[in-house]
Amino acid sequence: MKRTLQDYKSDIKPVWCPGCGDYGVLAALQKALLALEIPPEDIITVSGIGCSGRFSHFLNSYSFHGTHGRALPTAVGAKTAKPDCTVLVAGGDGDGLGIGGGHISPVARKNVDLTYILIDNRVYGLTKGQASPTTPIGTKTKTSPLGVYESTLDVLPVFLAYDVSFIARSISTNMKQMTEIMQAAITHKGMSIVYIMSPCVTFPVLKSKEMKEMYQPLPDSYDPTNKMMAFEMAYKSGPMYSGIFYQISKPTLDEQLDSDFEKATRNNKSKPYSVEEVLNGFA
Ligand SMILES: Cc1ncc(C[n+]2csc(CCOP(=O)(O)OP(=O)(O)O)c2C)c(N)n1
Ligand code: SF4
Repeated sequence: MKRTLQDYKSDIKPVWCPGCGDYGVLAALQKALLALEIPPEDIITVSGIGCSGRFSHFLNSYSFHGTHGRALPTAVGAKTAKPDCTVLVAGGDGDGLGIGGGHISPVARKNVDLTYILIDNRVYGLTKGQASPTTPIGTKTKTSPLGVYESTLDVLPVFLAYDVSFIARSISTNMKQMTEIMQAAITHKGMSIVYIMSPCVTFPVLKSKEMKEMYQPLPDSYDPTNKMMAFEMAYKSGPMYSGIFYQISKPTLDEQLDSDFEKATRNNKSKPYSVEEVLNGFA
């Protein structure tokens, strides 16, 4: 059966403000899934709370719109229960770098095979424009009427320090780059983060025109397996780079679990594994 883009759209029409960057990100994700020919019934989307958290409503897949900042742990459960499914996670900078920021490290260390679309508009959009961990110093918002005084989170170096096995950055106005990166991220075995800068037009801390001028693709000669080079490029602010910063191969959680299961049952091949027997061992 030949699928079309329509197959990846749910019956619920997006309700984002006209001009919101999230429209472009959603379209790129739908195009990437179509190009990879992943059946919608084999996709699980988990999202956090925020305007970007509505991804799970608009994408045609099995979906779970969970609590604020808790999309990643829920997605780990989904992947462990259904290892053959493509697991997608979507959310914003407040959801994923503020309240939920502590969940990235354990998922990275386990190298859970999922793709996290982290959409950064540098503000809390849904709750009407409070400052987030990526709001630049000095910005006046509802929660910083005299200007933000906390230092801005350097996001990519944090992902690199956690050794997330695939790390990329793109911008919501570059459909071609986003789609290509998403395809690579979904195909990657292990945790992939596609970090996308995406303007909120209603609380415009990040503006579309400035964003387009700020980012340029990584040089063709760039080697994404060189971590120290990735740190250097991730810290650069003039110009700021987009593209795949880092990609390495290491065992995933499902591979480790399969291997542990094999070891635990190796000497007992003749006898089927019994959960009941294990539980009785604690009685
Ligand atoms: C535990 C909890 N704390 C706070 C909130 C309120 N809240 C909902 S969304 C949100 C921030 C959303 O910002 P972001 O993740 O950047 O997403 P955006 O709306 O900008 O896409 C907050 C603080 C909540 N729903 N639950
Ligand atoms: S408030 Fe901002 S992030 Fe939310 S839908 Fe509107 S433009 Fe998009």
